[in-house]
Amino acid sequence: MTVSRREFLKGSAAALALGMVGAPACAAAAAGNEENVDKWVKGVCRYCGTGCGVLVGVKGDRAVAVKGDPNNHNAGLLCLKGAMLIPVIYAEDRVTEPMIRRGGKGSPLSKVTWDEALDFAAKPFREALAASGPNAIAYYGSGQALTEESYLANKIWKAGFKTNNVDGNPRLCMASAVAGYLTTFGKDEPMGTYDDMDAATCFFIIGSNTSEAHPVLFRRIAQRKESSPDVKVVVADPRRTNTSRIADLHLSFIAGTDLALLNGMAHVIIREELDNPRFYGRYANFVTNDGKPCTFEDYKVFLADYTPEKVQEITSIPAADVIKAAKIFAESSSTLSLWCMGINQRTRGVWANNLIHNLHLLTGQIGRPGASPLSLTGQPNACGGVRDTGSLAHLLPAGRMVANEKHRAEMEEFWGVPKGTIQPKMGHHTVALFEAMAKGDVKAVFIHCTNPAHTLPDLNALTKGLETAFVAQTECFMDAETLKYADVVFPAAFWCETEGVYGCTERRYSITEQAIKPMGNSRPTIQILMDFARKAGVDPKLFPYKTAADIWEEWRTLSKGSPYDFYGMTRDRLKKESGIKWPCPTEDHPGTNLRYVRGEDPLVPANHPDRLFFYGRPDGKANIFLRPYQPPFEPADKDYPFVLTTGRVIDHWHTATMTGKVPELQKAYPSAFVEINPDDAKKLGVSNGDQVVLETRRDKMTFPARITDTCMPGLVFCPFFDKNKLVNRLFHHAVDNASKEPEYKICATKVYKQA
Ligand SMILES: Nc1nc2c(c(=O)[nH]1)N[C@H]1C(S)=C(S)[C@@H](COP(=O)(O)OP(=O)(O)OC[C@H]3O[C@@H](n4cnc5c(=O)[nH]c(N)nc54)[C@H](O)[C@@H]3O)O[C@H]1N2
Ligand SMILES: Nc1nc2c(c(=O)[nH]1)N[C@H]1C(S)=C(S)[C@@H](COP(=O)(O)OP(=O)(O)OC[C@H]3O[C@@H](n4cnc5c(=O)[nH]c(N)nc54)[C@H](O)[C@@H]3O)O[C@H]1N2
Ligand code: SF4
Ligand SMILES: [Mo]
Repeated sequence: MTVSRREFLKGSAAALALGMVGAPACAAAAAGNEENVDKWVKGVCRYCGTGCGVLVGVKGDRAVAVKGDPNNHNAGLLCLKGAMLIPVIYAEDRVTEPMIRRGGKGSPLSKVTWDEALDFAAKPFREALAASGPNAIAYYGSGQALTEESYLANKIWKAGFKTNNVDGNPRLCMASAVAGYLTTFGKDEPMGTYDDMDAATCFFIIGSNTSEAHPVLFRRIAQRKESSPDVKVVVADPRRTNTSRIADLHLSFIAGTDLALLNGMAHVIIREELDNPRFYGRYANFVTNDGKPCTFEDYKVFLADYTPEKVQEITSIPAADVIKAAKIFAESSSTLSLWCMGINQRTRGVWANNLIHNLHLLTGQIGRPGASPLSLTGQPNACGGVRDTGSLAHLLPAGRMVANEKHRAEMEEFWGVPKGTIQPKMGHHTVALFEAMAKGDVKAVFIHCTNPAHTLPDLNALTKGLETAFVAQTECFMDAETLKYADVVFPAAFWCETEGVYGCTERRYSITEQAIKPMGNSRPTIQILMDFARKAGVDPKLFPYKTAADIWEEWRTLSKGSPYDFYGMTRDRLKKESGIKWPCPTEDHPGTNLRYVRGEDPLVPANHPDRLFFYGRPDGKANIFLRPYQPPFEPADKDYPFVLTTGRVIDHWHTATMTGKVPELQKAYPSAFVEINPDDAKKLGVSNGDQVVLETRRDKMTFPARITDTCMPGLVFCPFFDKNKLVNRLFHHAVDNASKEPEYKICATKVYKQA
């Protein structure tokens, strides 16, 4: 019923286009048996933050095919993961019944009725609340949950249980980008969109392996480059990834040193008079690292330390290449920066984000088609579902902050709860939450749509939290590692078994309609959340909803007049159209491409004196920050002489609970490995396939070697999808000071051949 990998590649024109860069393909072809379809139902791909529109073919009561939605931004294209979604729905190990662990952790899970499971879950939450107050419980959510689910959970926990212990996997992912946008522009979310990819004349791709992590977007970039030979691509990544193969200039460097590169580029831009004083004079302020106003002259003095030669010393990038990169960035008519986890998952991730924004503000490469700092989002609904609804420990909906008294009062009024209900203190961010669970401070946690026992950093330390606290978990697949720690498991309706909205990288909201019934005894998560909350003692007046559409209506109303205004996106409209980009304040508004731009963004007054208005900040100007280079938390040293970095492969989604069920995907990457540079392999006496030990200060593990020049000497790479090789046991859990995002991209390791 699905096409094979080979057929898929053969049938795809895009494969030919990308053949030249060796990137696996995108196809317009439907995966599945198209003739047998009764109706096509609109949706969004379950996987990455590209947010491709799909159409799900239904025959009788079964989903039988998937194809790209020709009317969404992906113009009918999907990558192999998206095209292979059907077999995931019908995987044999779907969780279909509620289960509890009667004998406590370590005892077997047994199937029970919904009522028993809900009672079993509610009791420890009630007890924790009674004994220790609201901060003894928590919600740990996901950028893959539907918007309606995250909005509801956030409301139940913050206004119902009265705790801000609401966090989730976007903390591991987008938190540094959020804090970067907030500090530079005053509000979260990018100003650009995918349309910029068709207009850009320079792509500055830093810390993003776009070809594997956002394949359909990569195709758009590759196509742009192919059709316009003048288009330049600069890739800054310590690894020579598939993405870097289309680069005119690939900057490889010692992992964790690119803050020096970014400051070095600014140095060159000013030295060569490639800056745009008219632009930053009008639209930017200069700000010291500790937040004080300063001048352009101060900035120049600060940058004096970052000569190309000095940058070469720190990063290992040849000085001439630093100059080249700066010139391409500044001299192109429109430069689009794209970045992802290579920048965010860093102890200085927020600073790195600020430094990218600096380059755009310094050169005026912003607020025009093709010129924008566009942070790529990882998960399909980290933007719409978590960042926009404020479902993190420090946030409230639509750009509001927990620490802001006025914002709390606004939310209390809107939610109809007494003043003072929302705590002024932020909740635990992710790492702190799992530490608090281990200490017994947080006694019960509700985990939704994420697999922390596999994906948290420093697993040996942080899974103690899951061993100690009571864990209620929603899941769809039995092989999720976290189920080992769950005290109660709620079977959740999976993708296209229920309806809801996803918001992707480009401020675009698209709906997935229900195509089929939930499998077995599974239920839509909004129902699970409401039933659970009622039993745990939350006043049901807080959630008078019958359907996901009711929740959407409330959230849409709440956005009205806010900097996230999407009041114009009615449910009906979302069902008729294939994705709309906010701001979209009225039902007849087409959505916004260029945020902050007069005449484009409906939130900029038509008579505003300036073309650009960064309305997130009081004076309407963005910040250029003087952020110094700082090394990573644990660089390589004498005892642990290699850097270990981790990341993704094109065919697996995170912990492979879904992609691992698709033979075509699983066969491409059956298990984890370690990539080692040929020179290092020679010195270590390692051949391809040899078992190699990685030993860090936390733990040691063995992986088969893949000898490849993808990694520069001194660097090794492991993917993290394999539950039989939990590479996160090797990692520390140092986090960024401001965003609290862990540094998954860098730790020091020994590498040696297994005796
Ligand atoms: N196939 C697939 N696609 C996915 C996902 C998936 O699991 N599988 N997950 C989605 C999610 S949630 C996310 S967050 C995104 C992640 O998307 P990406 O961030 O593009 O993917 P990663 O492989 O995590 O890391 C990107 C690159 O960062 C580089 N890097 C390492 N250290 C540094 C450094 O110090 N500086 C710089 N500049 N770069 C560095 C690595 O070499 C790597 O190539 O992918 C999304 N898309
Ligand atoms: N070493 C290393 N670790 C990392 C990263 C890295 O780069 N390196 N990246 C980090 C990043 S950016 C991210 S985003 C995280 C991702 O980490 P996780 O979110 O923990 O990983 P997933 O595999 O996406 O987990 C989703 C879980 O939800 C289940 N699921 C799927 N659909 C549904 C549904 O509809 N309902 C419910 N209830 N459950 C469902 C899946 O079976 C799976 O168990 O990993 C982080 N961890
Ligand atoms: S690029 Fe991302 S959203 Fe698009 S089909 Fe592939 S996994 Fe799905
Ligand atoms: Mo992510």
